[in-house]
Amino acid sequence: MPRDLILGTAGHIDHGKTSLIKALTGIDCDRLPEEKSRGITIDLGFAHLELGPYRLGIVDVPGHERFIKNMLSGATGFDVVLLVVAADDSVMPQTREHLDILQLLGIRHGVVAVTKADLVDPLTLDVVMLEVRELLQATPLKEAPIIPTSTLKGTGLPELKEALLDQCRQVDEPPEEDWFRLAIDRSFSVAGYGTVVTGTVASGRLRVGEEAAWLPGGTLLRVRGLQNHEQPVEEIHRGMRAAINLAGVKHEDVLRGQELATPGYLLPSRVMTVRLHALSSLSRPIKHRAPVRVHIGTAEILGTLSLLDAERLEPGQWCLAQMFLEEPGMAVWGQPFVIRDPSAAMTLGGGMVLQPAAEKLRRRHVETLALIEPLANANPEERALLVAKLRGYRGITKAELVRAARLTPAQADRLLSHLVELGKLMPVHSSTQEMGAIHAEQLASLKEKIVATLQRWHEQWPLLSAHDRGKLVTALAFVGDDGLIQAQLDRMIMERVIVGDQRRVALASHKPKLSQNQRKLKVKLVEAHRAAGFQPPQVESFTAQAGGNAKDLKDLFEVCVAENELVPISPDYFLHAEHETALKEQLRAKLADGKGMSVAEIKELLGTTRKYAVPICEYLDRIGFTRRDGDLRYLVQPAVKIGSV
Ligand SMILES: Nc1nc2c(ncn2[C@@H]2O[C@H](COP(=O)(O)OP(=O)(O)OP(=O)(O)O)[C@@H](O)[C@H]2O)c(=O)[nH]1
Ligand SMILES: [Mg+2]
Repeated sequence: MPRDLILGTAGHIDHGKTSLIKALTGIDCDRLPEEKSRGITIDLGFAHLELGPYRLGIVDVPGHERFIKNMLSGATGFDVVLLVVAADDSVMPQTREHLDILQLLGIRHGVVAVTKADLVDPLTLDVVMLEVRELLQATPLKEAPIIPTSTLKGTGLPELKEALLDQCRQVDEPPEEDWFRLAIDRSFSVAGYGTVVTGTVASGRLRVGEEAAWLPGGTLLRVRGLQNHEQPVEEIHRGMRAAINLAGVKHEDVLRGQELATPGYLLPSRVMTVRLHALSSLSRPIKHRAPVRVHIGTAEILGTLSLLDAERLEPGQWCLAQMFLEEPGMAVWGQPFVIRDPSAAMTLGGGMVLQPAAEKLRRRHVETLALIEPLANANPEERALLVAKLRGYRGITKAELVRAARLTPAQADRLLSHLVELGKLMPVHSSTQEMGAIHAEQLASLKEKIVATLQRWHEQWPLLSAHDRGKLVTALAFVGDDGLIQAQLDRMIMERVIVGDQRRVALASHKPKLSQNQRKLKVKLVEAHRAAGFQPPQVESFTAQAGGNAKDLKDLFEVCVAENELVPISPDYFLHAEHETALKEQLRAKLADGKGMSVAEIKELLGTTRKYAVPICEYLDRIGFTRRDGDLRYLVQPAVKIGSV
């Protein structure tokens, strides 16, 4: 199987990029009439070349300083670069600027062609080659072969091909299976076909008939047909130039900068956290709040910088920053970007994305910055843990790991289960998000907060044996996810750290502290209610008996409720639990015929007075035991639950 790679050109205007590609491939990349008439390249041009086991998709860029933005949208996909310097002109401004951009985009493999060798004498050629070598010092291309060529005389081409082949061999193999991603660089309409978009496949593969998400909107579009260098193909994959015939969209609506991708992974965002590097050639530092043009993928988006740990970024230095974009942009962890000055139109710097879909961060917030900075050099496992940590109580999902830690979906699955096994991540099934995981330390801190809250409540109400579970969830609302708190409470009940059920919870270690007198009073309360049947005493009536403990009366009743001895019917009345059970049994039997009973009849049945019968009936309605219709009460048939426990 031949391997597909992208070869791109770079270099100053008129230095012979397009001529050299034509000499190598026979293809003229200048296709626009304006390019022909002016003799310069304006937009990206495309060609292809078979080189040993490699199929090179070639992207020819313009050298003119006004078209740097076009150069940037092409350079984003280069595997190998062919940097062109004319022998009669040597190193010029866009030689430097293109080289800066290549460096910022992380392009490490390339060859330099010193073109138009026929125009200079051997001594001049040597000087130019030395100047080029010096220029490459301190760049990733410092060891790139430098080869003199002449398209006029046809010299240097075999050597150039050999050197390119050697560079191709050094390009890293892409991961086996990855999600599909392509940044769109052109969109047009073809008679008989409709909308066609082109771009370089950045990862994964796409087949005819499949659907891809069109971002930033997210609409799913069906792939009608695919081409690679004008040839129809069934599938496109990483490293290929592709033309994609899309169904259901007008070509005017599709713009350079938008992307096609497997749905679910990219999350368009107006805020990205980045490691930002300022070019050392700048004459001024980059200031906090500087407006910039952000080039990412094939997109160019206006935005503002927020320097997180500095007031100004000196030339040649780096810092952590956030980019606030006017339009949502798409990125993954590690993706390179370039920033340019919106007015002077010069390249300022660039760097790598650390958080592709970020929230606004507080500047100089040491704790957060300490988690973000190591993201730049972290391995996949460290990235996954840092991302989880930064997500806090919201936890992470597989899709987030793919995007924010730049893993393949298969790697993300493997890493999730591995880290869960190690106990570094805890799986959570929350009501509000897809199944994911939360950093173990974060869960430990939630556990601590639950324990601390219950502890405080137990101290405040020492007589109460348990507290309302809903109230506890509300008290921890800052966590932002009730489902997570509920899941954690269930887990803690299983671990026996707390005791309780769906209604009430308490620390397992908590024992209500009743004094001897309180305990005696409690026995009296319960006994009085047992004796009173359906005519229970009023809460107030115990005030005198309680004496010094009167102020605890309400809490003592709560203890009786919590211990299932009394059941609250109304604020003033409690029934002994045995009577409450008997009450339901009697009514269930009587109401079974479906006829319904009035309050008067229920009063007769229970042998009580209206004073008690009314609150008892209201209580039964409230707990869903009976249903009121006019003057009558009917039994509520419990709904049959299938398959539930
Ligand atoms: N003598 C000589 N002329 C050359 C050679 N290569 C290119 N040229 C000429 O240089 C001019 C510019 O060549 P292009 O290939 O269009 O340059 P380019 O780098 O693509 O220019 P832009 O795309 O506009 O940046 C043309 O007139 C070419 O004929 C060469 O090896 N020898
Ligand atoms: Mg050209």
